[in-house]
Amino acid sequence: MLCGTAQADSLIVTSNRDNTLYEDSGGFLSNGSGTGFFAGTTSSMQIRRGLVRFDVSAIPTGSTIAGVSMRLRMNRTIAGAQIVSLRRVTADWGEGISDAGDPGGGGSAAEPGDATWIHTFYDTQFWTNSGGDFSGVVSASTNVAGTGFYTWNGAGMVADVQSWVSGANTNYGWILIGNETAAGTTKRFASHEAPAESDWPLLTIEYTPPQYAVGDMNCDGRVDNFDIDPFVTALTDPDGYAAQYPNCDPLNADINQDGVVNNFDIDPFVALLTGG
Ligand SMILES: [Ca+2]
Ligand SMILES: [Ca+2]
Ligand SMILES: [Ca+2]
Repeated sequence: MLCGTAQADSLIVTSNRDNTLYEDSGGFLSNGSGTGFFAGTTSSMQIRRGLVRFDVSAIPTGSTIAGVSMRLRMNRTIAGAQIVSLRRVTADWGEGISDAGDPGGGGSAAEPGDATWIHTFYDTQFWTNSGGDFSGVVSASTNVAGTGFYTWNGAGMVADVQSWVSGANTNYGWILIGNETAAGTTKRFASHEAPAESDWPLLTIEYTPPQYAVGDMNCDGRVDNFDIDPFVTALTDPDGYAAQYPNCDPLNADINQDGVVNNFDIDPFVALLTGG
């Protein structure tokens, strides 16, 4: 028995981390706190890859993700239109105090905790693969031409965010990969250190929170005798209930829907079980 309404909700957040991987076998370059991050190649065919991460922890576990859209401000390029693709990053990475200034395409000396071409966190932790560890599947692509705002969206990004919210994958954000087959293709995007907050990376997520399943204390989609023990636990030992059923909502024991779980929910629970 499902009660309550499944209402769509949205989360709009700016990035909480962004950086650039500058191709450099020594891993000496980064730009953790610079005002831009880069994707593409330099005129001498040195690769740059952008990293960006958003905190999506405000979305309740069990939510269904319906739509995801990322907006970036591209503010410097010498290249014509180039495809820039997103892939889900599969290892954690950092953002130190390095700042390559303006324009920043050459990077600056990596600082402790910075991601580099070989480091996840300079200078003690490393990617498995130089140039970053990421999914083999492209999540989304966009054709980036002149300066302005660009968006990435679609089913691949929905699947990424769904996996972060459900806990199937840990959220290490996305890597931006530009055209790496020709020289001079780099695009620079405003980071969350850019002077104008309106230029910062912005993620919009549409989602439906988990439905309020009154009485379904073990979260198996049914209300039956198997819910009796967890109901008693939720009533008498909320911490124990949270530990035993981390993905269930203890408020499912609020049978009379007055906002609290207490002894006044016992009779309605019995009635629910017995078909009342
Ligand atoms: Ca940054
Ligand atoms: Ca149940
Ligand atoms: Ca109640």
